Amino acid sequence: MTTFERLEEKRSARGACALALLDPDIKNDGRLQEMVHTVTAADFDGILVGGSLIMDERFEARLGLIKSLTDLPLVIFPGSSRQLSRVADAVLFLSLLSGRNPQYLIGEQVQSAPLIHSLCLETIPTGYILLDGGAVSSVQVMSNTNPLPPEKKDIILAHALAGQYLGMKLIFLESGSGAENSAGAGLVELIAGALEIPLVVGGGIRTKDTVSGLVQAGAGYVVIGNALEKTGSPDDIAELVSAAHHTGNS
Ligand code: 1GP
Repeated sequence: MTTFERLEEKRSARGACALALLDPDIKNDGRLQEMVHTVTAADFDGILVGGSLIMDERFEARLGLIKSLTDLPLVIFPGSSRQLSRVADAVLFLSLLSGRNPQYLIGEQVQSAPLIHSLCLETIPTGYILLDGGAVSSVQVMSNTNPLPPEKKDIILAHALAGQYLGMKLIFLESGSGAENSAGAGLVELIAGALEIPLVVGGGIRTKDTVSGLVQAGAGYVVIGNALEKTGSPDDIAELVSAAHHTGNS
């Protein structure tokens, strides 16, 4: 079974999945072990690893540590084509559809494809759509692209459908890490209702009510990063995850 099939099986069983985002950067050295324990105890369905920028050469070593501590699917969510490793189970093969910067539409993908091939790493083609979450995001800065305004629902829908018709397996609505506003339930309902592929929603998700609202609106996967990294006690995090599982239509 592929990693994508494993995640989809969990999504079918639980209605929706909660994915933890761990940034394997130097700033989290010394905390990764505790974070993985929180992830496991909270009953997350999978772990995304990646960051906009890794400030040293220990990306792969940190992935190895995470892998040694958990059996959960470990999927790279790459900030660039440099973030690849055979330690992971799969990589989100992202195309930043909301932007018009060819480097992030196809350039990074061409750079990484031969390495992915030689690593025999599973790819999960993902249409990545950056929304304005009320703060300038790292993705916006690093990709030199503009986020889509969340009120332009028809334009966002057009991008999501284009991703589906290009053959993406997932559409990821991203409001940026630490966003003031996560994607709204109304927008998620519109997009998820039109798509035949699962919708991933991330950026600024901090409360169980937000998780419930997004899952009720049709999100198949919710991504939780900052809440796990900075603010949440293990109990608070477990509540977020439980809101995804208990709201989903299993
Ligand atoms: C960012 O969607 C993720 O790429 C997670 O966002 O850190 O705000 O949870 P947060």
